[in-house]
Amino acid sequence: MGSQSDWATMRHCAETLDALGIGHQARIVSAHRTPDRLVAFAKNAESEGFEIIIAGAGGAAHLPGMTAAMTPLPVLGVPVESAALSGMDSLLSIVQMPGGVPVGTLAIGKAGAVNAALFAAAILARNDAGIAERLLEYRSRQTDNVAATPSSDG
Ligand code: RP5
Repeated sequence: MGSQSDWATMRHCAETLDALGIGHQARIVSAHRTPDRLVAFAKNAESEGFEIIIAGAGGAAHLPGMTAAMTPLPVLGVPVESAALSGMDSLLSIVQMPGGVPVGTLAIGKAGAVNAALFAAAILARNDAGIAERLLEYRSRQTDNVAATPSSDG
């Protein structure tokens, strides 16, 4: 993520990965404030054993796109909700990549953070039976938790 302030959103991604038993690291890498850290991370991520990068950032959110420019790994982008423009700036910054350098862009905020983890799990599940099973269980629990009728408790 681009800043400590993104953690309130991105922790939902980390928690979902934890729930699925998927190993991960959370790092702060700012495209603007720590550009050298970004280059070092993105260029070495594959050789360090990372398989997928989930990049959450807000505002002029260059982190996912710049990361994708420097690694062959799949990069998923989470637009963090910004104070000024409610995350529309983040979304458009991340989703409008030029042809040739893709970033798989999720929804703004918590939903995007959770879905980035689930999307990564779905990719990894193709070659990992344990993750595939846990992802199916997650989806099954989610289905079971939807009541057939509304409760007056809200
Ligand atoms: C972006 O700027 C970060 O991803 C964050 O969403 C936003 C604001 O950062 P802070 O000023 O809160 O550190 O680079």
